[in-house]
Amino acid sequence: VKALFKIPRNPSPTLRHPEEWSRSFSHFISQCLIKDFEARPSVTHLLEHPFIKQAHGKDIALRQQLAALIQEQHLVSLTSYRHVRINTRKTLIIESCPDDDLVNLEFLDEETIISHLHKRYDELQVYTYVGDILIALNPFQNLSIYSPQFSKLYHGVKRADNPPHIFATADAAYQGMVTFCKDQCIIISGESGAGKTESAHLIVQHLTFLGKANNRTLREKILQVNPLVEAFGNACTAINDNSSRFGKYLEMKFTSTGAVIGAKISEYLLEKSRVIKQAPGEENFHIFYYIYAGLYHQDELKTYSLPDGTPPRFVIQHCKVMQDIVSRKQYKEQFDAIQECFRNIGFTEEEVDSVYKILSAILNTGNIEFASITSQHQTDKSEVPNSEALENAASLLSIGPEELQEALTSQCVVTRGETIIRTNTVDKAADVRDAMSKALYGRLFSWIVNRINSLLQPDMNSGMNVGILDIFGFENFQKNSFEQLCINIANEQIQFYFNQHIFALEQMEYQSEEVDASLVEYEDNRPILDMFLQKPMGLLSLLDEESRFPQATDQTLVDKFEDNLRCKYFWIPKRVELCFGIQHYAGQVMYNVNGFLEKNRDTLPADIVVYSLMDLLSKMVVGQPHFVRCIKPNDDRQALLFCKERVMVQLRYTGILETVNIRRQGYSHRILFEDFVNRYYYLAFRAHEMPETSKENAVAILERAKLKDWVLGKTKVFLKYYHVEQLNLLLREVIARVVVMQAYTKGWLG
Ligand code: AD9
Ligand code: MG
Repeated sequence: VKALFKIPRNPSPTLRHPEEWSRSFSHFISQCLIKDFEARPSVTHLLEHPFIKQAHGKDIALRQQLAALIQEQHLVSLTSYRHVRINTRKTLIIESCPDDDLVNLEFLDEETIISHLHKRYDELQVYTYVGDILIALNPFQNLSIYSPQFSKLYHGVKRADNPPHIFATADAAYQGMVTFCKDQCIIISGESGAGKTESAHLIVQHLTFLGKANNRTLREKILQVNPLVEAFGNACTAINDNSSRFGKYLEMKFTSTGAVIGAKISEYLLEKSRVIKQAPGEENFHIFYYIYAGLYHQDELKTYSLPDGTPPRFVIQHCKVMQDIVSRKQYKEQFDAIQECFRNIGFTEEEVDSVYKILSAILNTGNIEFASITSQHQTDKSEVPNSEALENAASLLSIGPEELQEALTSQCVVTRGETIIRTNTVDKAADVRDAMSKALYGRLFSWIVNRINSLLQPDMNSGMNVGILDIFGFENFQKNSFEQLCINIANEQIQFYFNQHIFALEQMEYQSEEVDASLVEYEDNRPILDMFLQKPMGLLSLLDEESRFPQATDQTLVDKFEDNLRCKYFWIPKRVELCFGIQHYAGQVMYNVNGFLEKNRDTLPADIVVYSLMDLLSKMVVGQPHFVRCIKPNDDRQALLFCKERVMVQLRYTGILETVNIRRQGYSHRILFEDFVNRYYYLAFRAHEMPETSKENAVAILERAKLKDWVLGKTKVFLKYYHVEQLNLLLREVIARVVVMQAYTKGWLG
C-alpha cells in the first residue's frame, strides 16, 4: 500500500487547503487514501470519499494539483488526467475514460484506433478493451500494476470502475464461472514476443487470488506449474528470449463456490528438433543451461556425468554458461528456482534426480560420434570410436553400453516374416542418435507434464474450470522450416476459432433468433485452413503421403505441392529453390522444405497432430471464451516505442477493426428467457413468488432494472456486455438486503 500511495516529497506551496486541516494537504490525502484503500480498494470509493467531495475546485491550479496528486499517488498507472475531473457541484469525479474501450470511439477508422492506442501506450496504459476483448500492448518494462493490491482492486467490481487490465479479464472469467456455473476459457493470441506467456502468468496469479487460496500450499503449487514447464519447453529465439516452443492449455479447477482445488496442463507440439540443433543466434531449451550451471560442482558433474571441459555438442553453440561467470550465476539462480518448483509441486528427490540423469543422458548421447568400419564383407558399418560419451549415456539410462551402441548402429527389419539385422552407415547412425535424443526429450517433457497433473489433480471430480490457452505465436523468420509451418497452422486455427466465435456464430445466432443485426464483413481464413487440412489433397496430407515414399526428396515434395495445390494462398517462387510461399492470415511466409520429410516422419504424422489441436479447440468451444489479443509495439523489445506500422499490421490481421464494429453493435450475452428469469427474478419479484419463466417476466425484470438497448429474440434476451454487469451488481445488492431482512426476522440481529 505504501508503494501504491507514496507521499510526495515536495508538496507544492501553491496548494491551498482549509485551515482546519492542520497537516499538509498532500499528507492528509495520502493518509486518507491509504486507510480507505486498505478497507475497500476501489476507485469508486475514492470518488465517494468525503475528503474528495469537499475538495472545492475553485481554481484551476487546485484541480490540477489534485489530479496530479492522485495520479502521482500511483494511481499513475491506473488513471490519467482524463479520468479525473471536477463536476459542476465541485465534486471530484474519477470516471472510466471513454477511450478505455475502443467500442466507445466516435470514429472507428484504423487511424483513430491506432492514435488512441498510441496515446494510451505513451501514458503506460497498455491495456484497452474492445467490448469484452482485451488488447494488451507489450510494455517491454516492468509495470507496478500487478501487486496483490491490484488484485484486490479488480476483484468483483464493475469493469468500468477501473482502467482495463489483464486482471479484469481473469475476473470476468472467474465471475462468469461462478455466476453461470459454466466452464470458461481465456484464449491468448498474438505473434511471437507479443506477451502471451506473461499474460498467462498474470491470469493464473489473479485466479489463484480469486480462488480463495486459503490453502496456501496449493496456491504456490499452481503458481509454479508455469515456470517449471517453461524451463523445459521455452528457449531463447531470434525474436524472444523466453519463447514458448510448445502449446499449453492450463485448466484451473474450482469448486462450484469458486475455491481453487487443482490444475491440469495439456501440451501440444513441443519443438523437439531444438534439442539437437538450433538456428544461428538461438539456444536450446532453458533447462540444459540451468543444469549445467546448477550441477557445476565437480562432484555433481561426476554424479551426472556431465561432460567437463568443452560444452556438449547440443549446447555448445550458445553455451554462455561455460565462458561467462555472470550468466552462469543467473542460470544457477534459475536452476535453484526450478529445484524449488519441483519440490513444492511434490516431485520426489528420486524423480528429480532421474530427470537430471535423463537430461545428462541426452547431452552425452549428443556427444557420441561414429566412424565407419570397412571390412571385406561390409562397407557400411559404423562403430563408436570414443566410448566415454556412449558409456556415460548408457549408464545414465541404466542400460549396457553395447546395447546402446547396437541400437544406434544397427536396425531390425522384418521382411516376409524374417527378422534381419541391418547395419547403419555413419550418417544413418548419427540420424538415429539425434532421433533418439529428440524422442527422449519429448518423453521426458510429457512425463513431467503428466506427473504435474497427477500431483495437482483435485480430490473431487466435479467442479468447474477456467482454461488458459497460451501457444507459440505466429512466426516469420528469415528461414522458416517445418516447425514454423506447424506453429503457424496452429495460429491459423486459433484465428479461425476467434472468427467463428466473434463473427460467424454471432451472426448465425442473430439470424436464428430473428434479431436484426447488419452483417459485419470479416476476413475468413477458412480457405487457408482447408488448403492445409483437406483430405486427401491438403498440404499436410500430401506431405504425409510423400513422407511414406522412401525415395522421396525435397524436390519431389515441392513438385507434389506444385502439382496439387492450386489456390491463391500457395505459390512456388521463381528464383528461390526448394521453397514455397503461404499467404497466412497474418502475412506472407516463405518456407524452405529442407528436412520437411524427415521431420514429418519423425514427429507424429502432421495431420494427427493438427487434429489434436482441433480436439483442444472443440473442448474450448464448450466453455465461455474470453479473448486477450497481445500486440507487439516494436521489434526491438524497447519500452515506450510505439511503431505505428507494426501495430497497424497486427490490428489488421487479427481483425480488431471488424471486432470493434461487431462488439459495438453486438449483444455479447444471450440468455434463454427461462434462465434469465430464474437468475434475476429477485430484481422484480418477491423472493417467494417464483414467477413463470416467460418472455413477459423477462421483460418485466429488464424494465424494472431500467436497462436500455436490450433486444428480445425468439427464445433469448440479447444483452450487451455492460447490461450483465449492471444486472449482477443489482442482484448482489438485492440479495444482501434479503439476507439482512431474513436475519432480522429470524432474530439473529436482535
Ligand atoms: V512466444 O510466441 O512464446 O515467442 P509470447 O509468449 O507472446 O511469445 P512473452 O510473454 O514471452 O511473449 O513476452 C516476451 C517478453 O516481453 C517477456 O519476456 C517480457 O520481457 C516482455 N513482456 C511481455 N508482457 C509483459 C508485461 N505485461 N510486463 C512486462 C512484459 N514485460
Ligand atoms: Mg510464449
